[in-house]
Parts: sequence; structure tokens; C-alpha cells
Amino acid sequence: MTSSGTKFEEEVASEQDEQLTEPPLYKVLLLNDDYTTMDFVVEILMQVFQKNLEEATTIMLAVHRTGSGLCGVYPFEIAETKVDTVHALARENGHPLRCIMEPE
Ligand code: TYC
Repeated sequence: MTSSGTKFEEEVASEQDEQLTEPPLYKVLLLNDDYTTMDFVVEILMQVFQKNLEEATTIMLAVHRTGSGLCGVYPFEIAETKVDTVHALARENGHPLRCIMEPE
């Protein structure tokens, strides 16, 4: 406790600090491979990452050409769920598509 503040004032200040602190963010990236179809990657980008057809096509082609591409930036649990959803949909449809997350 500071010399001037009461315990109550300290608690209020500390709760306000907590609300101001942004959660850490994670980039979710798709990785290229030789087997997943371009159409499937575009579908994933539209369904899982809420991209429109043009955005999805641009990201898919960037992954195809460079090896990886940014799908979005999210708090930890949302990023983790997106990665798991991509892998589940890919396996269900017989594609080896990989998706990773990394700190922003
Ligand atoms: N390289 C794949 C092909 O030529 C297409 C592809 C794009 C695969 C993006 C994965 O994340 C990916 N069919």
C-alpha cells in the first residue's frame, strides 16, 4: 500500500489496472503443402476466419507462393480454437493442411 492510499483505494486502483491491461494476442497462420486443394483453403478462410471470397483467395495464394500466411490475430483461447477447428475440418476432408499460432 502507498503511504497516502487506503486499502479500499488500492483495490479499486488495482482492479482498474487489470481492466486496462490488454490480453496477449496470437497470430494464426496457415502453412502451405503440396496436397490440400486451393478451393478447400479458400473455404476454410471464409468459414473459420470470416474472410470474403476475394480476401480468402488473396491469403490462399500468398500461402501457396510464400509458404505461410496470416489469417487473423486473436486472444489465446480464440486462436487455439481456430487452429483446432482448421485441423479437425482438414482431417475430416482428408487434407494435410496445417495451421499454427504464434505470439504477435
Ligand atoms: N499448395 C497447394 C496446391 O498447390 C494449395 C495450398 C494453399 C495448400 C495454401 C495449403 O495453406 C495452403 N494445391
